Amino acid sequence: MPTLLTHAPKMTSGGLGVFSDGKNVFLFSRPFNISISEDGLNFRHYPKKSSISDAKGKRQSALNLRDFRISNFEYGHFLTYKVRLKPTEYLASAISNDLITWNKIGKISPLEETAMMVPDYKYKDQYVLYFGEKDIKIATSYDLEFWHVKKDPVLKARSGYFDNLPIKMGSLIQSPKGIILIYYLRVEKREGTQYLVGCSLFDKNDPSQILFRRNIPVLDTVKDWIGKSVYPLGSVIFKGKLLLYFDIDGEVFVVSYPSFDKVVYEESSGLLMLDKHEANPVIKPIREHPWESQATFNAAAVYDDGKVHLLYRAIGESNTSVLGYASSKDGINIDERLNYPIYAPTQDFESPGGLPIINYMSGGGYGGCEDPRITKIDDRFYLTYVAFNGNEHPKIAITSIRTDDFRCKRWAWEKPKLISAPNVINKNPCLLPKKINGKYVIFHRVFPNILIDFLDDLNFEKTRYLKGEFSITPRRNFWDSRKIGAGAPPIKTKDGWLLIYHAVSDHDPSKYKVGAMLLDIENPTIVLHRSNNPILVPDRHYENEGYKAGVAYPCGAVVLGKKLIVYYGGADTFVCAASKNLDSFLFGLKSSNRLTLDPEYSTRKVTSYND
Ligand code: BMA
Repeated sequence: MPTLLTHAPKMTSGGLGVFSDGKNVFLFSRPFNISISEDGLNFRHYPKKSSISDAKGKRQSALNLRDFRISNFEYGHFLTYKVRLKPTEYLASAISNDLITWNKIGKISPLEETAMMVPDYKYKDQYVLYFGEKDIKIATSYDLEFWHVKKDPVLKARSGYFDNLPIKMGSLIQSPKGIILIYYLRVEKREGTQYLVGCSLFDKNDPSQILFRRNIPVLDTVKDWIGKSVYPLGSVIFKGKLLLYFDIDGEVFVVSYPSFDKVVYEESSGLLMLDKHEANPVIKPIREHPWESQATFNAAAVYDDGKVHLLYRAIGESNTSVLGYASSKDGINIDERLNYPIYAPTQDFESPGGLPIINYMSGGGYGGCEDPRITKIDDRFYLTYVAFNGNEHPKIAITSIRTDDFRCKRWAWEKPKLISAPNVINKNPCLLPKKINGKYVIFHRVFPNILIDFLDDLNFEKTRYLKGEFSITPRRNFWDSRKIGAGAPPIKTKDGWLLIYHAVSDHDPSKYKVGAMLLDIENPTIVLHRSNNPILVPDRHYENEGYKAGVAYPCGAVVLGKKLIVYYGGADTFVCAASKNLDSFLFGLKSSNRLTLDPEYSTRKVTSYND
């Protein structure tokens, strides 16, 4: 895990800052050189040297300066910069009409930390400046001289995310949807200092209000920069791209992101956040039923014959997991719920001895048939689940039932078979509803990956076990960094197989969150799109008050009309539902991984400002 350096960084940088007027990018470097570029990558020297002078004409030495941030305002350009006069630092400001000759306004007392004024913007007749190096606050001014600091930070380190570190002010970008704030996190690893870059969006109608904060970094550790002296020089939006400039061992590098503001809007519009149903929890334990008196959760779901069928995991007095049944025409309101279990352990591998095995207990209970997933293929419903006898590793089992038996509630299940290897914990099994190139496709999970196997049949004769032929892995620094597992059997959509999955992150290991992927229709081992942020997090009472707090665990999803409905267990105690319009959800999902490094510019060295 990255740790923070508490002492101030050395001023090795030759770079002072960057600015763009939309036509060109200007790079400022010591001692007051300006370089200019028409593409943000190739810079040429500007013949004139820049300078900052005070009212008496005294020039400021460039050697002690850094962290230039320049904003346009109605009378020209406004510069904030830091002056380091050992042992103290202060923040100063200057204005200019031509970016060359700067007239110092003076110290921005009592501020000491990096700051930037919101370009071309006033709030209630005042200029607004964001500043900070631990957290970000705002200050306002009528005249650019006297600044009034608002006490409460508008952006702080966040526990459970990559930015659980002091935050340094980066740059501000005016955009139609709000004020985009780019910030830096300084992380010290054994190999050297690195900067992560984060992004948030503030409300133009009230700049202290945050509208959106990205849950993953815009820029993560850059491998090539490890061990080098790294210092961020600021960023600009230029010709639709976000350009982040860094001084690396005295040379300037740029990282570029195409359509940056578009991606931020799409991410911030909440297209991907599922709406939790008001009726939640849709299924609760029934005290009077001994077999489901403690917990009813992690429901498999399938739409068939005009209704959604839910097969939920139930735990009662015997502490053994069995499956209950309920159905709903609208997918939310339960029309029918049986008062007996429709599936229970019959084999040794799933029949617990009756004692708690603390090591493996998951979701409560001593074992049994856990976390079902159901898939209809041709004329059968296949039920895949975690079979756990409390003695051995939890493994995967499969059974099936004929469609007409299922519809008539004649619970004539096939004898279940174990399908995962004996000495490995395997979970989260689900089948794709269609064969691919004549093969069945099954998803399962051996920590920490989702595994995918292609199978000729589903007979599993002669102790044939899943191999784990393909895998989808967690993503470092993302919300799904520690482990992932398939939730609901994938749903076929116009854009690919929609896989709802659960994940746990290294930053927030006590929570199970929900995300989505789109897999290639022809080859579901290929991930086309994946949600950058969770689509559902456990923040309601029914996800936090129960057997285990902080759990949202999906096992089923259906499309009903235009709506995607996801069923998930809340707090290992309840069945909950959340939904979203499928088309806008798919649109959001397809946009969510567009924020990638542009290969053309990524971590490219720009022509040196010393040339
Ligand atoms: C997992 C599963 C689930 C449970 C979840 C959260 O490991 O096995 O049964 O809902 O943990 O506790």
